[in-house]
Amino acid sequence: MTDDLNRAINEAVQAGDQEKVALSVQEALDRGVPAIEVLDQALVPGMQALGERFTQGEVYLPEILISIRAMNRGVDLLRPNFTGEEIAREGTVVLGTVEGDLHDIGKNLVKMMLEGNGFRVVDLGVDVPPASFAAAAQEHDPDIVAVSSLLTTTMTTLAEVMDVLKTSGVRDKVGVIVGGAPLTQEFADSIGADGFADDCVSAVAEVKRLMATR
Ligand code: B1M
Repeated sequence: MTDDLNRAINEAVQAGDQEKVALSVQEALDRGVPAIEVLDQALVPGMQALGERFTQGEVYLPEILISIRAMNRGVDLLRPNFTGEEIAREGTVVLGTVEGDLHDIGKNLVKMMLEGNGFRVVDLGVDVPPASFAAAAQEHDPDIVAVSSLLTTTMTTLAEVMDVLKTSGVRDKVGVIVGGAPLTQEFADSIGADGFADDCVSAVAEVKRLMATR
């Protein structure tokens, strides 16, 4: 993708300009830029840059919410390019954001990337109690349970998810991957998760790695 188009998308996300995001993303697709490149190099960095500005106190929640809508316009345009009938079904992933946590932008990107790579994703949404992950694992017989957490306060609930998967008898049947900004590989290891990914691209690689080793 050209630098000018990349910058236009990135800035439009940060400005919360839905129309400009849609036009620029469509232009990128029309120019033959792969959807993954538009996502990975322009939309996500735009949202991450805004996240940094939020952290620095330069922008506030209303701006964030407006930018989320703008980003979603772009993601909606990309989505059909990730999920073609020609893509083989690779396996099933149960995915959700852990109880107490309402952040879903990153989780939705992980979902989109997995679907784009041929996985069926059972999306449990946000604020998902540990028992619901276990119930969904029993109901859908997934290969992987994937849990997102964006808050340090909800990290401990990830350990509860691991416990409930064990006590409900499904732990040995599924691989478990965790991710989200405050998490680390060390934390994932400490709760006994099988995998960790710090972005939506490596989440797919990590799921594939686990599938290959099971
Ligand atoms: Co919230 N928020 N927020 N927020 N918010 C953060 C996370 C925070 C770091 C901001 C800050 O204070 N600096 C902070 C958490 C601090 C902490 O715990 N250490 C925070 C806080 C405190 C809160 C509230 C408590 C604020 C309040 O009300 N006082 C509140 C909590 C509500 C709740 O969840 N119970 C809250 C609310 C919100 C909004 C509703 C306004 C909105 C969420 C909207 C939504 O998601 N629908 C929001 C947002 C947007 C943010 C920031 C600004 C941006 C998050 C985001 O979407 N990033 C964030 C600040 C920041 O990140 N700098 C912040 C873009 C997204 C693409 O990245 O989500 O990291 P990310 O996802 C990445 C990777 O993490 C990874 O892949 C994704 C893409 O590459 N990934 C996975 C994510 N899940 C994965 C799962 C995997 C693998 C990889 O496998 C399973």
